[in-house]
Amino acid sequence: MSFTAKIWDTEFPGVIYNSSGPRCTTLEELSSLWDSTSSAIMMKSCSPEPREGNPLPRYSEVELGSINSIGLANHGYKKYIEYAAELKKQFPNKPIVVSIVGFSHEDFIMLVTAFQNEENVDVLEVNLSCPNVVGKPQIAYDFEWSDELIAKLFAIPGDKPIGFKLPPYFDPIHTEMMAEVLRKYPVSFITCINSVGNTLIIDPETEQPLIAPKWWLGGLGWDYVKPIALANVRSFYKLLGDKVTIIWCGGIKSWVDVFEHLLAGASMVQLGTVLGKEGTDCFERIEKEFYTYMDKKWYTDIKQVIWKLQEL
Ligand code: RRO
Repeated sequence: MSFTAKIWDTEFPGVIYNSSGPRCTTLEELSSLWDSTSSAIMMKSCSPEPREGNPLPRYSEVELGSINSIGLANHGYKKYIEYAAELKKQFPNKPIVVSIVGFSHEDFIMLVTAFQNEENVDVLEVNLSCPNVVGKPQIAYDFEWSDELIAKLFAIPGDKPIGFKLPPYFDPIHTEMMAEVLRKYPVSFITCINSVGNTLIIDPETEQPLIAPKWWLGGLGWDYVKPIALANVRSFYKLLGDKVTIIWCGGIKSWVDVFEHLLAGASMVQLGTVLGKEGTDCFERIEKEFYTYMDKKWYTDIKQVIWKLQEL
């Protein structure tokens, strides 16, 4: 069986790893990802300076998913350079993926330059879709601003693959506009989707919202968002073909979710809420379930499944 993946020259030992979300902010959390069967170590989105993030409560789970407004709490990019060095020393064989967020073109340029020069980092995911910083709209909903930014990032010398974490799009014209931008550059992957931003969940018992920041609005994940993620994966594959690897994020809790997203066009998947709920054992559980199902169907390579959704 061949269930591995590649982003340019970086080999991933499997197709399932963590999203830049829960349990990947501290060195201890990142080390525990190595101890798991996650196929990479993805770090929490980092900004130029450390950030405390938003006031508590800022994360909550309900039956159908999670809502968060963490507000980009992170230790600042310099710490993640130190963490990458430490992790590579201990665990040389697992790709290290950094997630980068800035508040201006200059911030992004500085961060991409820093990580392009960082030998212990393998892949750069540029987050264009954080929904939770007060007063900062999700970048990838502004196509012109994104286009100018992406042009600048690809002008920076360096040979590490760069991809973009995108927000959910809800209208085909917007997916087409973003695909038009991405086609112009050597984008190696896109991650679809970030949480569905600015949603409200109310607890009918307490008659209160579940989270405090940003007038109680936060990013929605898991069961609620899976059909939105599926549609975004499928639409982008239709528009970009296999030139850009599509990584699915948003709504996985079992093998069936992985299988459906491969059918829709994803080549790799990231686990977020399920990792927060279950801990790092979720990688092995979901991987085993998925391999068992592939075996049952006599598939020996994930390429037999990617973009193979049957027409009606
Ligand atoms: O930290 C967050 O609040 C956060 C980020 Br950076 C993101 O990209 N997506 C999300 O749901 N939360």
